[in-house]
Amino acid sequence: MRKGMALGLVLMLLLALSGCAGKQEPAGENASIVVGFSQLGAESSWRIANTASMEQAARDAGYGLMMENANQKQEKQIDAIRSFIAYRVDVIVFSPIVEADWDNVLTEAKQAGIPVILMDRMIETKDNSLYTAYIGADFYAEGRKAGEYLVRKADAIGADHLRVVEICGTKDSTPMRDRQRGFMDVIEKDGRFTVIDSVDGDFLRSKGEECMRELLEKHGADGIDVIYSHNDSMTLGVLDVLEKDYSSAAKNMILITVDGEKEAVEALKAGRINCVVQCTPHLGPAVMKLVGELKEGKALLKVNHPEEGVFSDFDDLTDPAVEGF
Ligand code: GYE
Repeated sequence: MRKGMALGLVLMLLLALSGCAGKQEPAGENASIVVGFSQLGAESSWRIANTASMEQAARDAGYGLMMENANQKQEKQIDAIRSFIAYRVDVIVFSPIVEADWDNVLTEAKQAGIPVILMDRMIETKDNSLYTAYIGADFYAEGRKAGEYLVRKADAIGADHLRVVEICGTKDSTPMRDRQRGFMDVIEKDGRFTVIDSVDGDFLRSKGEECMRELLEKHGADGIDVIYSHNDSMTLGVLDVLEKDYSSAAKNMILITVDGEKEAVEALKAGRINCVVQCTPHLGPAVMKLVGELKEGKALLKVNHPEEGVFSDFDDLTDPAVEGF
């Protein structure tokens, strides 16, 4: 305990001296372990819940947590990781905004002997020894679930042709790439579906709104049958536009979204969304468990996926298990 407090004080001093804008969680029982956490931003409710989960879990485990938020900028994440290396944290956890170009900074972490856990998103690298473990959703499976729902829906309504628009998350990020790939792998060979447009909404509600306006201008409300959106924030932006100016056309559109935040699940229950593919932001406890195992010298599973499901208008939506985060 005393050692932990002393370490906490040293870290706070270092932070103050460096003018570092990061957040320092108070030192607890296990504060001899300090985790440096680079969060990628605050772009969605998912992200905000994920940050809260990490903070709470570190507190519960009694670990010191140094957190930096990168405001959706890869350079800021690289700077944060470098500062964690300079402080000699015990473990670095980070959620990479995009997949490419991490090898240099992760090689520096490796040379400093600091293990790295990837949380939420994956990286593209030829050298898998640059990270110790990955914990996050199976985004490809999520994309497939979205596609499978659409196939089932088309069967149920006896549709012979559906025009699909896709609103994508942050370009070149793992969830964007894999939610797209999984979805396409399911629907591509089915002649009933044509993806008429695919646009970048950067996982933001404001961008979802903007994208929807542009799609409506381009295709008309009668020219779109299905909207597949890579996250709830963008979907809620889409609903803002549709329900304001196109409410009767919107009733015939099929809306499929990913995440499962409260507002989206409520919209599903109200019949405003058709399908919500779940993606849990509550990764904190599992991350801290990995940190603990690492410090005990245990070997970690390289890839760890949480269990996730789907809610849709095929389900009994009065079931209390149908709940958002
Ligand atoms: O779906 C989205 C967030 O990486 C799983 O990022 C995460 C995604 C999530 O902005 O809402």
